[in-house]
Parts: sequence; structure tokens; C-alpha cells
Amino acid sequence: PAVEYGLEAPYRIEYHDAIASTNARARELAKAGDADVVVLANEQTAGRGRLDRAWNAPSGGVYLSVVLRPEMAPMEAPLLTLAAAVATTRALREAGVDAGIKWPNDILLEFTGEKLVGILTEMEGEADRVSWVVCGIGVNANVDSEDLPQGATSVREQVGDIDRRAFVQRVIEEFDTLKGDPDAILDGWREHAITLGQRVRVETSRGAVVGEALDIESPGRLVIETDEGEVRVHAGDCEHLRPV
Ligand code: BT5
Repeated sequence: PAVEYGLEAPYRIEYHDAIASTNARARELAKAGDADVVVLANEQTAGRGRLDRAWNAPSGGVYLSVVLRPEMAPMEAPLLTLAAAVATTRALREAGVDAGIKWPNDILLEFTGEKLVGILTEMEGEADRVSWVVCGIGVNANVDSEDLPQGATSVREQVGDIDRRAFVQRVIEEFDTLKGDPDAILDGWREHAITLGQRVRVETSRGAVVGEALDIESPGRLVIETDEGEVRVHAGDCEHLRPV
């Protein structure tokens, strides 16, 4: 269906020139019973990352949050974060950006490791069934890298400005195609993963896990070969990952 923003997307688009946080607005909509809405903004004044970290969101970026009411258990929801990462990486690569996925929720420039995209999934629900999921994606699109933190880069800096409307359309379409297909999500993730094959150190609240990242498992666990054998780390338990 045609929507206000001019996209042929499978979701209604609610566009804001500037907003505190698209995830915060999406949570409001979700709690009010809405579903299949994408909150989209050109700029965020109080963007948020994981673990209460801040997300810099200057004008010219792509900040979007998808509101879903999927039939899934809360423990499966990390699959949607992976789906968002695969969809966004594909759209970036089609735009000529050498993007790859760092577990669990970052998209980086492959060769330098600079961060291009962050993803934040939030949800509410019972033990066996989520009531809603909000999947937020922040892309450093048409922004100057001077307006970003150290270690970040933008699409503008890599390949010049892109048509954000076409880009958002691609991300949403690809996300929608992937979201009900765990095998396609995991295969897409492996195809674009930077982390697999790397020796990594993952900080969790129960200590660090060090070893080679072997594979990803549903719904988003990283399998790490340590000196003591294979260890599986849940995406939600990762405070920080760095190659060592
Ligand atoms: C993330 O958190 O990477 C998830 C970011 C999600 C942002 C989207 S934008 C749309 C939606 N609405 C929101 O309010 N949020 C979502 P985390 O892994 O915790 O990384 C945060 C860290 O990345 C910060 O502590 C900074 O070091 C760094 N950072 C902040 N802004 C950045 C940017 N624009 N580009 C690259 N790195 C950034």
C-alpha cells in the first residue's frame, strides 16, 4: 500500500524530521496496540544504544524503528536483530559500501572496522509469547564523520550521499522477507559476518570469554572455541566484543 512517506513498504511509515528517539516513539505505539509501523526520522535528539549508552544521530542519517507483534517467544527475538543486520548490510552493499556484521548488533566497514550502523531490539511479553518487539536501526547515512564519535564512519564518507528513501525501502523489504525465516536469517548473517573466524574476547557480566568465533546459532548465540571447549554466548549477555 502507498504510504505517507511515499514508500511501497509493507508497513505504515510515520516520518519525523526530528524526534527524541524512534525506538521510544515505537514503544509508545506498540504499547497502544499498534503493529506493522515503521517510525522513521532524519534526526534524533536522544538516540539510545544498548545498556543505556547514547547513540549520536545527527540530521541526514537513517533512524528507523519497526513495530512488530510476531508470534514468537521472547527468547527468539534476537533473530530479528540478526534479520535487521542482514537486511541493512545488503542495502549498504548494494549502495557500494563494504559493510559487514560484527556480532551481535553492529555493522562495520569491513576493512577498517569503523562503525556504520547500530541496532537495538526491545520487547515486552510473557514467557512463551512476546506482545510486541521494536527493532531500531541507526545508519550513519548522509552525515559528516566529524559529527560522529571516534571509530565511526558514514555512507557519505565512503561513497557519497545516497537516496535515503530508496535505501529505507530496500531495508524494510529485505527485513520483511527475512523475518519469518530463521534459516535464511542465519545464512545471510554468516554470509556477511566479520566476526566468524576471528579470535575474540567477549565481556559478559559473568566474566570474559576468549577464543575463536566458530559459528552463529539460533536465535543469535555465538559459538566460541575456547581453551576449555566450546562456549555459547547469548547476544543479550554480550557487553562488549573485540578481536584479540
Ligand atoms: C547500538 O548500541 O549500536 C545500538 C544503536 C541503535 C540506534 C538506533 S537509531 C534508531 C533507534 N532509536 C534509538 O534511540 N536507537 C535506535 P551499542 O552497541 O550500545 O553502541 C553504542 C556505542 O556506539 C556508543 O557508546 C558509542 O561508543 C558508539 N556510537 C554512538 N553513536 C554512534 C554513531 N552514530 N555511529 C557509530 N558509533 C556510535
